[in-house]
Amino acid sequence: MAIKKVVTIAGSDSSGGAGLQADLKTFQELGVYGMTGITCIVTMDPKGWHHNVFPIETGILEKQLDTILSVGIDGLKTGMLGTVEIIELVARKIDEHQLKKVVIDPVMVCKGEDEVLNPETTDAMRELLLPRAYVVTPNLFEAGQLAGMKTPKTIEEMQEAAVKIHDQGAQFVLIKGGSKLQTEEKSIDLLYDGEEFQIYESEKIETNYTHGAGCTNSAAVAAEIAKGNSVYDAVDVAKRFVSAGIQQGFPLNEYVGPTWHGAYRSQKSVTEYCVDCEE
Ligand code: PXL
Repeated sequence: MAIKKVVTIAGSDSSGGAGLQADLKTFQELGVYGMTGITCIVTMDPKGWHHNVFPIETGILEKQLDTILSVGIDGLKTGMLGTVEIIELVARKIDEHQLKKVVIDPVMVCKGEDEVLNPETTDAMRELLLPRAYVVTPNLFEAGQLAGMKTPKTIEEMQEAAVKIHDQGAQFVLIKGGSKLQTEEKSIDLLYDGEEFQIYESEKIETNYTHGAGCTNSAAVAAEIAKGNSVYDAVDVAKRFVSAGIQQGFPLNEYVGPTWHGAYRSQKSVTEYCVDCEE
């Protein structure tokens, strides 16, 4: 059987833990071949780690997408898109190539940064991406924005948001609550298929080293769907993949700690890969 080819249309996180870097690492770990359309380049100031986002010219992104789509693909996920023009281009390409199993990660903020990157992109996502989404994977903040309500704080509010997002055209809505729900003792993600809600839970892990967890989750969902698995099974694998990655998260510097993408497959700790690193 030929290896499945999966595309991420996303931003480049120069620090390596999120964005298309997280996606590619996740694809590799889950045994699919990854390709990329780079939408923007994100850099971090060495002092304070403030993020800067540099969108790529739409014409250059289109050339990348033509390269990838001429090869033929088995799966697609989108991450940080950055501008309304890029969202319009992605929607057009999805239609032109009749892409079906599209996973939309509606990235609006980077962890640690509170402001929405570009508020008008939220409307474009609602109008152009939700109707084309097989699965949409917002975190709590993004779910609130897409649903037009306050950020959900309880499972009931997550359910309310999921219905509102589903009503806008997404076939499956996966809200990544993670450890953020104060009311819950577990880390909770919620899947809604238009009929039923399904809860995916794991242990809450006390750590700040979760950079890229959201990107990783949606990349794992896209990889598993591309392999032919159901959304329900894909979300289950994604939850376990991310939990293992967070368990093995590590400090990159004083500001940021990414998840360890190798954790799920190898179940080795990051220090076991080191020749001379300290515990
Ligand atoms: O985690 C959100 C995210 C997505 N995509 C890119 C990022 C980040 C956060 O840093 O840099 C490219």
